[in-house]
Amino acid sequence: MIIIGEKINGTIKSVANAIKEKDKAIIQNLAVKQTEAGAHYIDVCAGTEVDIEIETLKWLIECVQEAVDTPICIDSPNPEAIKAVIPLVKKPGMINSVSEEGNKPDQVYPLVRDYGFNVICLTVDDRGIPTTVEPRLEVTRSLVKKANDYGIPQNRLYIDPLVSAVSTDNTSILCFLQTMRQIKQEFPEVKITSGLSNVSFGMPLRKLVNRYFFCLALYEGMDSAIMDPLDKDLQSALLATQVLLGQDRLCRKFSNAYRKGLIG
Ligand code: THG
Repeated sequence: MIIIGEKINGTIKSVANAIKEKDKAIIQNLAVKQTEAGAHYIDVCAGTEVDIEIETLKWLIECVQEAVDTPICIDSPNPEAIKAVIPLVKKPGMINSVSEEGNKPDQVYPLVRDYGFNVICLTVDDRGIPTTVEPRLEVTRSLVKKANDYGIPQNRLYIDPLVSAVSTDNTSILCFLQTMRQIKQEFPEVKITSGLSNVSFGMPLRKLVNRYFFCLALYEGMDSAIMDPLDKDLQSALLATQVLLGQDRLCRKFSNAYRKGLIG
């Protein structure tokens, strides 16, 4: 499971404050803690203010790189911002994201190729976010083909089918799981990732719902998640599910995590 730590995000109030106050220590602490908890990438997202997005991302990336060696996941809907900050990133990380909106593939894929990054591909186009299987597959096929045209191998693509809220669409997860199954059948090399929290919008006990979604997605072979690695209940669910799925021989990872107090 490739964990993308989501906690350095300007839409979170405490992080927005740290950005405003230029409080390096708060950002660096989040980078260290997420790394210690097993994050493979540290997502950095400036939040909403477009005019200062580039300068905010630059500052966040510098903060993180001073504190940890963990690869960075540049989280921005704006290809210009990604292009401006990617030269600062010291080792190949992840671009979050490309989609079929406008000419994004032609803006983002050259960066993926030239800098040797991985990339999250959202199954969105100018028609909006699909909620059924077929349009998600269409966008996936197109994004995989264009990546190939740029010489980017399939194993560097992380498809994010964008889960919808199950409170407004009760087939949300069934469609997500079916989409994942079909993508893996057609493109065995591409990886699947997802945020875990969209599924529970509009519900109480959101974290509980997110955890059970995670277990179902793990059973279906989801490769990666954009998640809070410091959430002990979520980590417990992950490690227990990996044991149950035969992915943790002799329960070694589970036992070690328990001894270190990471789960429980
Ligand atoms: N797919 C991709 N990228 C993504 C998402 C996705 N990036 C952003 C987001 N979704 C994942 N990141 C976060 C970051 C923080 C929180 C959730 C997702 C979070 N939210 C709390 C909540 O919703 O209750 C609290 C927010 C707050 O404290 O203000 O912590 O799906 N590719």
